[in-house]
Amino acid sequence: MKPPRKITALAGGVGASKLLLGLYAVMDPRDLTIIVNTGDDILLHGLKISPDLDIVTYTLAGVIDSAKGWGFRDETFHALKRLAVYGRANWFNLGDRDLATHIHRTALLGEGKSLSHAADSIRTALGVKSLILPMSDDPVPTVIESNEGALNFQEYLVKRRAEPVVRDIHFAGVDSARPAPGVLEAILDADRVIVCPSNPLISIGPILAVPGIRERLQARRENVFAVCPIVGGKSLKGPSDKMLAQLGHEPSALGVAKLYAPFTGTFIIDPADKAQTAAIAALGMKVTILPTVMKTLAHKRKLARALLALSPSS
Ligand code: FO1
Repeated sequence: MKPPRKITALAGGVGASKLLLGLYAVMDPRDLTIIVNTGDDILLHGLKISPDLDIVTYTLAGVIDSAKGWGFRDETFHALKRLAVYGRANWFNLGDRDLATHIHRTALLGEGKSLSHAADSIRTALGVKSLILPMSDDPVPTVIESNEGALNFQEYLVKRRAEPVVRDIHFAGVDSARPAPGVLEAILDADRVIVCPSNPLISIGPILAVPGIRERLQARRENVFAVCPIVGGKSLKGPSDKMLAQLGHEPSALGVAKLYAPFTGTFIIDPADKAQTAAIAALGMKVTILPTVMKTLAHKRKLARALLALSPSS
């Protein structure tokens, strides 16, 4: 098999960034295109915040606070404290350095530029060589319908610490949203599409919901490789397991496999979930077992290398 050169990854934030860092290290980063969820975006203090775009960009730029998985390393929060003095909400921790990113993005949008343009401006300024594309330039905020009513995704996750019971999830405005420039081409032109280990419902789900994206993946199904974000029934990161269960899905590798089977040729599970291999294969996907828990850079590189070395499903 000729090794795949052009890779397109679908990504949320913290979970995805671990694998992306591995890919970035083991391949020519200029051959990597990353399509990022923007359902997590929020307007705060008049600023457009795009957490997943920033998490991916900061990670690949080597400036991320790797303990938290978001924001800048060695960050300070003086501006946030001043905002609180003025009675402004401070439940979302916007650091001083991070604020510059949001001011720059918001200024560009105010000048009539697109979110893609802003994302590209930020990633080139930070020296990231891979293309980072928002899934759409149109706002598609994730709304969590919960026992406490409708919540913006960040309100649910950060302000309410994922405590409300999730009854439904929708992506406001998605039916009329268009994929950002280059997104569909990146899926069609890639030698391999990798679905990163992100929350299937609120990180990969919004990307799939943008009209045209799911269909393009289905058309390339044998070249789509998805890394399962659930290991041993637990999320690698965040509340995926809890959300899956609350919405009636099995919180397991098999539960995620059922969601991904229509557009995925190869499903990658951790050795901890080996017992589910036959049930997942019965969904019509090739199943590959690889260690997916990435604690060190060596683990990230190892998984990335292994993913690039796999043969397509048929
Ligand atoms: N996550 C938190 O748990 N608490 C925060 O205060 C917080 C602030 C924040 C600021 C900028 C940013 O880009 C991300 C931030 N995150 C924070 C992470 C974010 O809420 C989520 O992890 C992602 O949206 C999910 O990928």
